[in-house]
Order: sequence, then structure tokens, then C-alpha cells
Amino acid sequence: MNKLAKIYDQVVRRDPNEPEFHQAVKEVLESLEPVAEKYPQFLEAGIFERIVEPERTIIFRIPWVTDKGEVAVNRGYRVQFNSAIGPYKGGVRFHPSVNLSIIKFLGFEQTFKNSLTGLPMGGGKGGTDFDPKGKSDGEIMRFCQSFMIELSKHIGPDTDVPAGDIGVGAREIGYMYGMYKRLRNEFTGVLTGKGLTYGGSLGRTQATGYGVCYFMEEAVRTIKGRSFNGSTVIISGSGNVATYAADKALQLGSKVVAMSDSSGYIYDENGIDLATVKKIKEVERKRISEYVKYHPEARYTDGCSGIWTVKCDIALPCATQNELNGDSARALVKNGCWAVGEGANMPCTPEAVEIFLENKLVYAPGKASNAGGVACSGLEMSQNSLRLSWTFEEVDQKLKDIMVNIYKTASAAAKEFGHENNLVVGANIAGFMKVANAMLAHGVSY
Ligand code: NDP
Ligand code: 2IT
Repeated sequence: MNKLAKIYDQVVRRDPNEPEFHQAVKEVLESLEPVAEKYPQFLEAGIFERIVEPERTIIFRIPWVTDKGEVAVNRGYRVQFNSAIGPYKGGVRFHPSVNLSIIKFLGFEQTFKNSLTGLPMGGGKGGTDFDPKGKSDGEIMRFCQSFMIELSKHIGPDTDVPAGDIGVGAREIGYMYGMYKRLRNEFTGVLTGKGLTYGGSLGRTQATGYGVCYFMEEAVRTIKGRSFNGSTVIISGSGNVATYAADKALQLGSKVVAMSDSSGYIYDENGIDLATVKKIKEVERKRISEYVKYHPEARYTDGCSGIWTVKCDIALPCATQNELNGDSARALVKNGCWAVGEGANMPCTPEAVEIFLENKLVYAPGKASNAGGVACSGLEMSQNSLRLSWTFEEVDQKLKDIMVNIYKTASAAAKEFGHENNLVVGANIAGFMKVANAMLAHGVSY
């Protein structure tokens, strides 16, 4: 057994109940085998063992009071994974499925993703098993405040800078920022995704979704000589990432025919009306099934995995981890899909990824293709430090440049190590190199 496989075994033995974390680590370590061979100094310095172990894991109690006056208790997490190249940086997820395995996989992936952006950001992730669905605005506010009362002890603009993720958008960031500011009596860029009136960056709301399309446009042009223009696109999810991926796909000339939420999916062969989706999901916070009330020509189907049976050219999974399995991948391939770009983190199972690679689809792993969100967060941090605000056009141009550059970097690394057009191997190696070299420079007990 080779050394990296042994390290993987050790990870599984140490934390046997963390399947999502194992899945993320396995993929990265497998990609890094040629790197370990070419650069023995990484093995000698224990870089691989160190990079799979978070620097710090914080788990805390979040007590809060419901509208009925009852006390509720949730569990909070912040995994500060790696600070070799910058302060810990990564989102916070509010979803009942959140557990340590999920937050660790996200923090691990974030380390490589942030490295790929070229900006000085380490990797971290946080979250809670609090379920925001059906909660009143007052309950959301009190929960966010209680969450921040503990989290504030562990973060700071030069230490750890959280942001949004599933279940955390502008409203939650606002409540958390307000509490942080009160507790610390300072106005700093400690969170990103802030509102525009208090230090947020233009373009952050759109950045992840737009970034996925910028990345994919460059990838499909280079690898297949194709484009979004004239193509049919399906997008899972209807949250922040999915909405703005749809927005950019439309701007680039494609037709988006299907979107979903955790209950089911809608199919509109004439192209989905994004304004209606935004009204239902962003403003009213309702279910996507409502769409057919406004557009009776569209069809709603219960269950979210059915979306992958819809015929398309490009599929953008933008909801959650492991939402697209082997069967779904086979259905996509059978229907002629030629590109898959991950907006979500780890949405495709390992079997699905294998099917895409075998069938020579353009396949972009999330840590490369969804890096636009955190890249724009990095730009928000820069603007906060400068005490300046850039225009939407300036931020959008920088985002585009970063996404094209991530594609080129991942593609070049894949080629260098004999895996041309395999963006999984390319992104993992390119993301790893910068972090590993920084860790090497810092010595063992930094
Ligand atoms: P949102 O909360 O805005 O939207 C999430 C969407 O995914 C909703 O449509 C939701 O449906 C659906 N969804 C959530 N959980 C599940 C599930 N278990 N099964 C099926 N569908 C589900 O989150 P974001 O758009 O911000 O995040 C989506 C993905 O993108 C996540 O993987 C996140 O980690 C990743 N990401 C986000 C970034 C950002 O900047 N926000 C940056 C990079 C990656 P419902 O409404 O029914 O809950
Ligand atoms: O997964 C991600 O990259 C995010 N949720 C965004 C993180 C950030 O710090 O903007």
C-alpha cells in the first residue's frame, strides 16, 4: 500500500463516523500521488498527515428562545482547517443535516479552493443544525445573535472571516454582524457577504453563480470548442448559487429548462422565467412548486433527483453534497449532456465523477468552479482594508479574471502530471502546491 493510502486509512480509523470527510480526503489524496512522488520533501515533512487534520475544531452550544417563549438548543461548529496562506476563510451553513463530518469536508475543500483563487485566504467552515425553515424573522435574529455570541470569541478580520452558505444569506449575515459589532465595539470586515450599506461588496451576491459560468465557459471553449450560447442548461437548487448561475447562463445565451429545491423540480421547456423563481425563493421564501401557479405550461415533479433525467447540454448541480449519483450521471450521459460544472460543494458522488471522466464530459469540481464566491469575499476583505468600494464592473471583471485563471492553473497542473483535461486532478494538485509550500516554509511546529 502506498504512503498516501496509509494516511487515508489513518483518517478513517481516527474518525470512523465521518463519511463526507473521508470522501473529500480520498479524492484529494488520490490526486496527489504523483505529487508525493515528484516532491519527496512533502512526505518527509509530514505535509499530507498535517493537511488532513484541522488546526482547530470548535463545537459549541447555541441556546435561544422561540416565539412561544420556549428555550431551544442547537449545536454550532467552526472548523479552522488551515491557516498556512491566510486567515481561515469560509462560509457558515444553517441546515438540520449539519454535523462534524459535513463541516470538516467543507473546511478541507475550502483550503484548496481558497488557494486556487490566488488570494491570501486559509480554509475554514462553520455551521449549525438549526433549521431556518418555518422560523419567524425574530427567531432567525435571536438565533443568529446567540450563534455569534460564541463564534465572536474565535474569529476576527485577521484570524477567521466567516460568510454565508446554505441557509445563510444577507439577512443572517446582517444579524450576525450587528451582534459582533456590539460585542467587540469595532467596525471591521469580520464577515463577508455584508450588506452594501455596511461594508459589503457589489457583486458578492452574484459571484458564486456567475463564477461557475465564467469557469465553465472558458473550460468548454478550450476543451470542446463549444459555448453556453445556444445550449440547454439544467440547474439543481434555487438558492443563491443556482439563481445567479441561471442568471449568467441566460446572459450567455443559453436556455435554462429545469431548477429544483429540496422537495422537487420544475421543468419548463420554453425556458424558466428567473424573475418568478426569484420572487418565490428570495422574496417569499416559498417552495419551487409554486412556480407552476404562475406558469401553468411548466411541470413540477416531486423528488429532487429526477432533475438529472431532463435532457440537457450542460448540467450545473448547485444544491448540496452527493445530490448527483451514478444513476443520475448515467442518465445525463445517455441524454447527450457534455458538460457538468459544480456550483455546490461535492454534489457529485465519486461514481458519478468517474462516469463523467470516462465519457469525456467537461467536468469541473466545485473547489475550482464554485470558487467565485469566496474569491469575491476576498475582494470584499481587500475593499474593507482599503476602506474603499469598487464598482460592480470592477469586481465582476476581477471575478472573471480569477475564474479564467483558476481554469488555466488547474488545466496546466493536470497536463503537467499526465492527466490532460482532468480538472479533478488539476484542481487538487494546483490548490495543494501553494498551501504545502507555505506549510513547508513555516516548519513543523508553527
Ligand atoms: P441556499 O441556501 O441559498 O440554497 C440552497 C439550495 O439547495 C436550495 O434550493 C435548497 O432547497 C437546496 N438544498 C439544500 N439542501 C438540500 C438537500 N439536502 N437536498 C436537496 N436540495 C437541497 O445555499 P447556496 O445557494 O448558498 O448553496 C448551495 C451550494 O453551493 C452548497 O453546496 C454550498 O456549499 C455551495 N456554495 C455556496 C457558495 C456561496 O457563496 N453561497 C459558494 C460556494 C459554494 P430548499 O430551499 O428546499 O432548502
Ligand atoms: O463554499 C464556499 O466557498 C462558500 N460558501 C463561500 C465562502 C466565503 O467565505 O465566501
